[in-house]
Amino acid sequence: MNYDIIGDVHGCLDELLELMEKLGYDGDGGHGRGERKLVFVGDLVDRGPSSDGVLELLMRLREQGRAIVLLGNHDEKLKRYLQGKQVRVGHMLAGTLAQLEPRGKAFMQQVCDFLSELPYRYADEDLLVVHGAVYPGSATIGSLSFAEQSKRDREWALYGQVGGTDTISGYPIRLQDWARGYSGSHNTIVRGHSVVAEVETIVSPSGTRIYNVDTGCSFGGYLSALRYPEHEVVQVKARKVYYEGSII
Ligand SMILES: [Mn+2]
Repeated sequence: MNYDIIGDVHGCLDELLELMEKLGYDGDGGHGRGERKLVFVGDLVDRGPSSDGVLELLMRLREQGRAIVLLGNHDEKLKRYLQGKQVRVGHMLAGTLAQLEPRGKAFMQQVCDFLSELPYRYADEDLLVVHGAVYPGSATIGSLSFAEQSKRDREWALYGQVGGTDTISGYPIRLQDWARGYSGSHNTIVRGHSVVAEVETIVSPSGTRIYNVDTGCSFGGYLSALRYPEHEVVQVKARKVYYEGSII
């Protein structure tokens, strides 16, 4: 299978539709040039102007088997809120809820069901996609119990590798050591989660190419896709700066 793997959308519906068109998809996620599939690294919601529109589109594409959608940390938080769990509603989540609530209760329930079904990783023979990072234990195995391994895989996939707190901003420091030391069998890993100015590639000692495709669309950057196995980047520029402030 050939893929087009799209970075953090964060409610930027106009840019997503433009990017899909540029990649050769119609509005239903169909592709004119044979077998290709859309993959989303997650973080569909928050910051941008149309989290509801992005969710509506991706619920439809996934239902039709036209897209693989992974859970990001922002989606996870919305999911937990909709499931009635204890969640601190900051201004980002509040903004997203203000977009979703006018759509009505049935829509909110549909979103809750959709998010509850999303996996946190996608793996093909050579390709691995997660939102944040790959826990090294998944590559090396060893002493952890299955339950403990799964928990760490999930946490790293959602939140990345976190290395303490930045004393100035108060936000967690995101590390890339996992990528530089990756020794698993996949030849390509694609992830988002940490905003970079340009699509970034790290090549691990074992030759795995690890891409970061989160080019900060909601901050006025780009929405980026990696075409696989071509390893080409396709981008559209954000129409405006939708959100200013910390990139977390
Ligand atoms: Mn994100």
